[in-house]
Amino acid sequence: MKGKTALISGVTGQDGAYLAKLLLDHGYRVIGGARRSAERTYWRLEKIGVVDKVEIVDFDLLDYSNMYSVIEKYKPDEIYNLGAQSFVGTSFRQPLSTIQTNGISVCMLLDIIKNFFPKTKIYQASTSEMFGAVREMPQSEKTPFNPVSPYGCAKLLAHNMMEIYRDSYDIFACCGILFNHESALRGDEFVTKKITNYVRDVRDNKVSKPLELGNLNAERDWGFAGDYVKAMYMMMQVSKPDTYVVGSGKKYSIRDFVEMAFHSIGVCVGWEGEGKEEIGRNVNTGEILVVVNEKFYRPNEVDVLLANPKKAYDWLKWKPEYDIADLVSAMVDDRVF
Ligand code: NAP
Ligand code: F7E
Repeated sequence: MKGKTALISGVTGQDGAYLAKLLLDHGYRVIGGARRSAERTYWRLEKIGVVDKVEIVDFDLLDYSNMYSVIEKYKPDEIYNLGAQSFVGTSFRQPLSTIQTNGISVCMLLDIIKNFFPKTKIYQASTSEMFGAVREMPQSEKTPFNPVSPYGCAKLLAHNMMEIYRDSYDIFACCGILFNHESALRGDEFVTKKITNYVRDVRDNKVSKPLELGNLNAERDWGFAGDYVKAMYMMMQVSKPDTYVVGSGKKYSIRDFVEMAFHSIGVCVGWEGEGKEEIGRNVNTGEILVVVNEKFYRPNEVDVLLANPKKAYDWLKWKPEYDIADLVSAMVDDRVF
């Protein structure tokens, strides 16, 4: 029997690498969509060991004709739309391109599927950032959305269009509302990677100045990317397309995450001061390890996110395998698992 073909947009990103590996392990032919750049890098696909197995093609979410040609050529059974401008902070500085890349692109993809390839299944990388200034704790599929960033707003446009096309045209359109998920393959600007890179340098005696962070009070529900791509795959295998919240159901502040990361190398952090004056010291040596820099604050902040993943647990039988301690230690060690 012929194996399935999947097209992954954003295959050069964190989730693209984990999902490519998962699908290859399931016997798929994996077409990896990547946009053109002067120096395209496959370091994540290399690090996870699949760079020679994924068929990389030019696939730019801003270009309808390019997307149409790739889908027409490979006729994928499943499309996983992971490509995005994924950094919330940047979305405040580049709102229009974020809306194009994260929102309008999905309208184009849905139009291609509806008109030309109606049997192709599509997964959309929706996000907890759409809950924004949260209207309910914890957040489930029924929680009203209230985005507070251009990123969240663009993703909500895509999310709404997915549900509209699912309901109106019978398209197999799945949305995973994923909460923050991390790994050693995370981009360096995200807070978990920034913290764990720094802690590794402290362990290896490579730092000369404190780590600068923004809002230490924000709380997030963090999980491991390898677990979360399994949920994407599972949603696409059940008989009915739907929307699922995917998260751990536990939340920690940025300050907690700093403490956990230092704890993994045997350093205890104590805090002094408040808000933008707060600092974190090594309680044994008195050395200043963390300072707050206003530069890393956002014009508007999502204060807290906490998943209610009951639907994914009950209907997909999905559960995360790894907890935050596994995640923190792997990231500090720069270990891919
Ligand atoms: P990531 O590491 O930033 O990867 C994003 C990918 O999108 C990269 O491969 C990037 O390519 C690609 N991309 C950007 N603009 C593009 C364009 N115009 N055309 C084609 N590709 C483009 O993000 P991630 O953490 O893997 O996240 C995957 C998806 O899940 C994203 O849609 C993100 O918004 C969403 N999401 C992530 C989380 C999370 O916590 N990680 C949570 C919820 C939802 P380059 O390599 O060329 O930049
Ligand atoms: O920030 C605070 C920051 O950039 C987390 C993306 O994958 O998850 C991610 O978006 C929190 C925020 O992730 C720094 O203000 C403090 O409250 O790691 P982050 P994010 O904004 O939650 C969602 C679900 C996605 O969909 C996105 O694609 O940490 N924070 N100090 C900081 N954040 C950063 N980046 N850098 C700091 O220095």
